[in-house]
Amino acid sequence: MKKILITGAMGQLGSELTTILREQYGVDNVIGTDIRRPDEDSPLLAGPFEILNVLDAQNMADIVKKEKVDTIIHLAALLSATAEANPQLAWNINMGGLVNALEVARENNTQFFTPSSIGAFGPSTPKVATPQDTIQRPTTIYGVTKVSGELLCDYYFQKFGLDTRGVRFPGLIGYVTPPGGGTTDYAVDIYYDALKKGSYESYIDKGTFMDMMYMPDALDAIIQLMEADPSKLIHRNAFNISAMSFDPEMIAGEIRKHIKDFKMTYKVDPVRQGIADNWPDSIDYSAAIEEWGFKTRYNLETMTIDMLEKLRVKLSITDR
Ligand code: AKB
Repeated sequence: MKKILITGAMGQLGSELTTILREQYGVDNVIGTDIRRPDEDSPLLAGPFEILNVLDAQNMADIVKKEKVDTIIHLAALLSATAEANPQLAWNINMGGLVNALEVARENNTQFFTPSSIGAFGPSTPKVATPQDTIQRPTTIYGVTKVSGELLCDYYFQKFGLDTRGVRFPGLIGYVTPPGGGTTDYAVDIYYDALKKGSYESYIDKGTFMDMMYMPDALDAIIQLMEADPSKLIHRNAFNISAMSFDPEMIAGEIRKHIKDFKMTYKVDPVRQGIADNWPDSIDYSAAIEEWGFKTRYNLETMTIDMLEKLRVKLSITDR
């Protein structure tokens, strides 16, 4: 990775990835792109930034050529709950954007990363220790686009020799940019509400386990995988990865260690609960460990300490 283009740079993952890649690969070597321009005080504007609608293949190709990009990190996509509310739009953006990005990558022979998700699994997938290679029959449009995307990336690798790589991200938890439209977002919202209100009303029911990961580990994983020796990669699109699996009661309990009177109530959202019920409880990520040395630094306990510390500063909260 020498000259990197990121789509969806204003999103939860993209905003932090752009910053960390600029630190590691040089500010001028990481071009952030998104469908609109960030606020003038956004750190994204500390380096090159272009407005790019991923459905505009010509503009994408022009930027890649102009900037002599050698790596495309394609993040622009709708998340699971938003996608379920508008399946046609989700197909158009998630698949249309991916097809364009893969074609531009092929024409310019770049390295390519795009994330898949635990959403690529479905009700007939083994729920516990979900294997790397297993049944993938998701029942959400998000899952359909993720499985199709995995297959398409593998196809570009096999057919055209394009260096495509990907991971199946679990829920990502971070304090910089809030997520939007996902099923796992509750695990971010809970920290904000715990500090602001001392309570949280969860739309995911107790006893619902999902895989999760703290943002610094997710960023490391992308860099580790993209820098991995290709001859060691048996899989490509996409690797199971995870750092922890918990239900709402467990994260609430962890928060209560720091905010004693934190209260948790439930008002279950049938749509997001339905999505979560069809995802794994915990996935097996041994292939990622074996093939490219995947490792994490944070568990629920250490992530909670860091999240609360960072959010207290961000939200200027001193009384909780
Ligand atoms: C979502 O909840 O949609 C995402 C994901 C797990 O892919 N966070």
